[in-house]
Amino acid sequence: MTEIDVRQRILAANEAAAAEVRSRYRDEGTLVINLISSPGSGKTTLLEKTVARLGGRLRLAAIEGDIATERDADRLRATGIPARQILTGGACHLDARQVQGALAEAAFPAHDILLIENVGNLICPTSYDLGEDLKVALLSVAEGDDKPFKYPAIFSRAQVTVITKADLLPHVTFDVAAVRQQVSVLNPQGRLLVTSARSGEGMGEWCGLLEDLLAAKRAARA
Ligand SMILES: Nc1nc2c(ncn2[C@@H]2O[C@H](COP(=O)(O)OP(=O)(O)O)[C@@H](O)[C@H]2O)c(=O)[nH]1
Ligand SMILES: [Mg+2]
Repeated sequence: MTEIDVRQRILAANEAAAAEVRSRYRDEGTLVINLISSPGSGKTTLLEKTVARLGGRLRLAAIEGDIATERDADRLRATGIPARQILTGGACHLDARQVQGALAEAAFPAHDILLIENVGNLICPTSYDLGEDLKVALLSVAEGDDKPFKYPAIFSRAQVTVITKADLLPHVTFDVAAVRQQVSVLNPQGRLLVTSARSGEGMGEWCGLLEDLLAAKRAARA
């Protein structure tokens, strides 16, 4: 078997598991989000603030993907929601079977939104469907405004790009309009949000988007 055959088999197995996750959550009317970004761009912080805003009226649960440590799952549990850590043991992305395994072990109570934080990088997580409704790419203003064209696969597949740490804009060189332009070329239907977990900028829009998508999913089911 060639390397390409092996890769195709792995992706086919992943697709099958992702389809099962998607089918389960279609039936349950739960929205599933897959967050992808470089390490440190603010995924866990965005989730903490999302729980702070939506946790009172929606039931949230989280799956955290990392190479090592329970730190991110601990951070999410500290916000009061159930969270499960997946340790990939070196792999640079989550796959749908790991998500199925984590869901089986965690046995979360019924939830309205499942928040999945992928392993931090802009490359490997791109090809692995986890059964999500929405891939979200985060890009912090400290990372440089050239990243969408340098990592086109993720920015063309993510339905939503979230610029994070906008509070740091006065201190860094980062042209939001340039990022908007690149994303619009790669992904004409994609949405771009400018946020700061620290100042709260854009957080209402982000949480409103999640609520709208959840309502749309439930309306489609009905
Ligand atoms: N200034 C600023 N720092 C932030 C913001 N969001 C996250 N951070 C910081 O960025 C670092 C990495 O955040 P984290 O959420 O752990 O990133 P992750 O690795 O993508 O999950 C932490 O020190 C956060 O406090 C923000 O909106 N503004
Ligand atoms: Mg994190």
